[in-house]
Amino acid sequence: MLPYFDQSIDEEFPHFASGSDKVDSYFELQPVVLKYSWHRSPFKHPFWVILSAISFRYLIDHRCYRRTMAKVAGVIFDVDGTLAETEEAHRRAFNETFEHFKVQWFWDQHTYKRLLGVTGGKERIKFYANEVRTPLSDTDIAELHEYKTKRYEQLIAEGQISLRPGVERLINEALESRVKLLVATTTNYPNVVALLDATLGSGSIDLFDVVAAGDVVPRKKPSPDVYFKALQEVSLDPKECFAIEDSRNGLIAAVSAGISTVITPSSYTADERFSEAISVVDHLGTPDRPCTGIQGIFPKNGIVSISWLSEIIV
Ligand code: XBP
Ligand code: MG
Repeated sequence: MLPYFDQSIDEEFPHFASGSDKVDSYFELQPVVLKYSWHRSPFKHPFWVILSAISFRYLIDHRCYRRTMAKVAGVIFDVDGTLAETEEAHRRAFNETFEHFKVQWFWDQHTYKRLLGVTGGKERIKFYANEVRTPLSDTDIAELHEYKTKRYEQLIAEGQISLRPGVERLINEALESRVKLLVATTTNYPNVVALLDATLGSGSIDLFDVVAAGDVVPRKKPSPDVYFKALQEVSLDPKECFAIEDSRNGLIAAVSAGISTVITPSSYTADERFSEAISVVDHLGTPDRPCTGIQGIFPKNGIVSISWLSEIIV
């Protein structure tokens, strides 16, 4: 047995204490281990230092594994309504497009809420065109949608939309814990880039390991296909991931792909049914602004964190 394997270790190095909440990431411990090894190694000889480091790594693996190693391997974010309240910007972009092309349509909030049941902008335009008996060709729809996407990007670039509480925190935690970050959305890829650029900074799309967006699959949510596509890209098992969604369509898509889902309802989806979700909270929570549980289980400290997701993953 190593000489420094004593009782006082928990007081002296609280990071190592079994069940300690102080440890968020296994990787955070490495500098502490080395420091400890250096102080305790009898002759400061490299052999003892290395041996100490290896021994402590073994110790940590066995004593702290459950608390430190994130069991969740991937967090998959929906975009609209989940990362940010973007649907009003989409609605404005649609209406300005109709005006530009002199289409006599206007989607008020009530109409738009109903139309959100049809996921995807092109699909939504097509559905409405048929509803008002003004069928449009696919080429016309593509032209309208292209303009709408440009307008949406401009609106987002104005910087008036911020990420919902806790989103940036959870993204940072995932990065620190080496948990993969994925996006699965029905919205267009340029819209995702625009939102992330405006909120997290230019090029922040690269923080994500995979972004499955828009027409990457032919069948949009509530089909699980976009989730399957995202998982497949990074070879993750649905059982080791969590989806963060805001809508019933998104929830059905994620759950149908076998992924446990946390719902943060958005302004347009607050009255939808989320009985299949593992947790429904008003937002992801921050230390300054803890979340409130609405349905299912929720974190006691009001923060949907990587360690909480790792605890509840089944
Ligand atoms: C929400 C949507 C999207 C947007 C419009 O997507 O239904 O269709 O309203 O986006 P999600 P596009 O919640 O999956 O992010 O016009 O680019 O399709
Ligand atoms: Mg959504």
